[in-house]
Amino acid sequence: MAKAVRNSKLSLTAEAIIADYRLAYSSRRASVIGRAEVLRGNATFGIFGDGKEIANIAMAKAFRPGDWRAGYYRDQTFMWATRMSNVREFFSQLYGNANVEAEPASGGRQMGNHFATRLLDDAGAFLRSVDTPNSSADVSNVAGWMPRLVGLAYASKLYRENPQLKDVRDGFSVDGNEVAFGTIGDAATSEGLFWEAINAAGVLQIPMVMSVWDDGYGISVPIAQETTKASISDVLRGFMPDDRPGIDMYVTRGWDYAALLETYSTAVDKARREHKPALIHVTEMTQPQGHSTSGSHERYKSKERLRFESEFDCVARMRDWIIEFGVASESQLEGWEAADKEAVEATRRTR
Ligand SMILES: Cc1ncc(C[n+]2csc(CCOP(=O)(O)OP(=O)(O)O)c2C)c(N)n1
Ligand SMILES: [Mg+2]
Repeated sequence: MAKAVRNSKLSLTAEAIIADYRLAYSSRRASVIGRAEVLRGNATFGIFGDGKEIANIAMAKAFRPGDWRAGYYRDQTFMWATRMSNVREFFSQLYGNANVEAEPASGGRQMGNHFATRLLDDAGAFLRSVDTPNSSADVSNVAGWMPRLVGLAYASKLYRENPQLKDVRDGFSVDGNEVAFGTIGDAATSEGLFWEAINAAGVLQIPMVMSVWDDGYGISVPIAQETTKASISDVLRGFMPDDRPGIDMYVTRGWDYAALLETYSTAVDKARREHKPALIHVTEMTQPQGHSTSGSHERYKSKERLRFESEFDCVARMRDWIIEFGVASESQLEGWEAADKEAVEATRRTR
């Protein structure tokens, strides 16, 4: 087992670490193939989860049945890790497959990597959301999901604290233990809805865990032109608790698997137990293929930035870490990668 993981309060088997790596690798392959498919003219548009894979996996490890997500198109790997989506649905959505069995999030109506799970069964009755992972339906206007995220977290607080809800909460809540997970990009934190939601979470003291995926850009706009001090966690410091309740703040890097696991475990446990909101600012993320298929980031990022992005690619960093800590060998990794590459491509061909 890897040293860094054994030394922390988390303990993970080599098998679990390898499963995480293979998921990250498969998700990356899907992103690479997805972009190629659009550029070949086989799909109209693509926006992918590349560069966010490892943090997505760490977030998924802290996600429990009954929990909710409200987030955006960079959560591909999280959705696969929690089994709310998968590589088949990824390609169905890319190709605009209108069959709701093939593309249950929206039956081909939404943009790629816009997710949703069902709250109702076919007869229109509520499903038991306490038994399943859950995602509200993504919206394309950035930060548009923030008020809903507050509502989902506030529901847990009401279910825990309001005695009149005890009789009606079966299937929806177990004592308000459900955490609402939000994700947002660094640039979208400039939207008014983000600030309103953060303030509401601090006032209401609700179990909301907000992740900011900070890749330093909003399409071609660098963070220094979006965010004061170019750091959302720096400027949010006034929200941190002192002798008054506030919002717990964590900063962790998007390529550091062990640190990400520890941060998510700590932050989410506390939010769930104590109903305290938290913000996790995940820095040093990258966009290996740029923002979306509608552009080339080589046209606006400096050579230094592009070099940084390839050096700090989270999947490559996790691979190095696996070898360094003796979790698996280079040749074992190559074997799994070859198999996973083929499996992703084979799945694509069925869509
Ligand atoms: C309200 C709104 N304005 C503009 C857009 C167009 N748009 C789509 S993604 C994006 C940039 C988002 O950047 P960021 O929040 O950093 O997320 P990233 O894609 O970098 O992960 C913009 C401006 C939009 N979808 N919604
Ligand atoms: Mg960004």
